[in-house]
Amino acid sequence: VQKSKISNLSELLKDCPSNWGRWGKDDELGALNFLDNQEVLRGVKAVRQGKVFTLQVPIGSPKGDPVWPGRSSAIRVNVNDKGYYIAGKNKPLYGGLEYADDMIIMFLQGTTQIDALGHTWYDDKIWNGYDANETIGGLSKASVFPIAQKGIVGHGILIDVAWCKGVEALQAGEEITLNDLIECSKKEGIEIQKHDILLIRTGWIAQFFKKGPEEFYKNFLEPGLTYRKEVVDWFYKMEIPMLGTDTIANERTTHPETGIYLPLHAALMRNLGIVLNEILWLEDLAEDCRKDGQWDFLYAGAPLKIYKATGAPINPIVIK
Ligand code: UVW
Repeated sequence: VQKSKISNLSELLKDCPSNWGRWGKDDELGALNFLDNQEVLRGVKAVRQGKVFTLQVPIGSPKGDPVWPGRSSAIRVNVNDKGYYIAGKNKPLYGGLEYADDMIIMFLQGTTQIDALGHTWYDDKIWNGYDANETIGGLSKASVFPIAQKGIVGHGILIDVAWCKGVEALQAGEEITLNDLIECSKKEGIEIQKHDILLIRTGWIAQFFKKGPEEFYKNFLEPGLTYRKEVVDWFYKMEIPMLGTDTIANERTTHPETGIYLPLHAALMRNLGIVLNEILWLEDLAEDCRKDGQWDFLYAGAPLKIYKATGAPINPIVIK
C-alpha cells in the first residue's frame, strides 16, 4: 500500500481542535472536567435494575495478561504463606495467627487501566501544552494522580460494534467509523448524548483469553476507531470525557493511509484531554445489555493513586 506523504502527527492533526487552556493553565484533568455533579446525577438516573458489573480483566490468568507489545504480564510472588511456617522461616504471631503475603511486579498499563493525560505526546508537548520534559523521571504534570483523586463517575453507554456487525469480534485492523457508532447506537435504541462516558465493544480482548497469546500477537494490528477529522470533531463537539474499549490501545494500531501509530492518543488524549480507559472486559456487560435492552448505566471508577504515574490499573464498576 502506497503511504501518503504525511509522516508526522503535527501534519496529520493540523486542522484538529484543541482543549488546551479551556480549564486554565494548571489543568490536569482535561475532559473529566465535564463530569460535574449534574453528570453524576444523570448517571445515577440510569440505575434502574440494581445490576452490577466489574470491567477489569483478570490479572495472572494462565494465558498471561493482554498487554501492548513490549510490555509483559504481571508477576505475582508469594513472600509468605504456610510453606514459610513449615520451613521455620516465619513464626505465628503471639496467639497463633499466621498469614500469607504476596507482591506484584507489573506494568501500570499491564491490565485494565487509565492512561494519564501525560502518557503520550508529540512535538515535545503533553496535554495542556506542558513540556514533555515534565515526564522525565515520573510525570510532574498530568500524571494519573489527579484523575485518581477526582474519580470518574458519570452516565455511561455501551456501543457494541461487534454485535451490531453480527460478528464475535472485529478483524485485525478493522476500522470503526463514526457512522458505525451512530448506526450501532440506533440499533441499540439509544442516542449518544453530550458528556456520555463512551464504551465501545469490539470483542477483541476476549480473543486473547480464547486463543492465547501466540495467536493473539501474530500480525498484531488492533481494530478500532482511527484518526478521521470527523471523528475528532465529533468527540470535541460531544464533549466526551472518557473513551473506553476492550482493546489494548483503544484505537486501530496505525492510521491506514499514513502508517502513523496511535493518532487518536495524540488527537483525543494530548489535544482534547479525553481520558482513555483501555483493556476493558465488556463481555458480561454486553451480554446483559443485549438481553435486557438497557445500554446505558452509571459508570464509576478511579485508578490507583500513584504519584507521578503514567497510568494505573482500575476495576471500573457499572450499575444498571
Ligand atoms: C501506548 O501508549 C503505547 O499504549 P497504551 O495507551 O495502550 O497504554
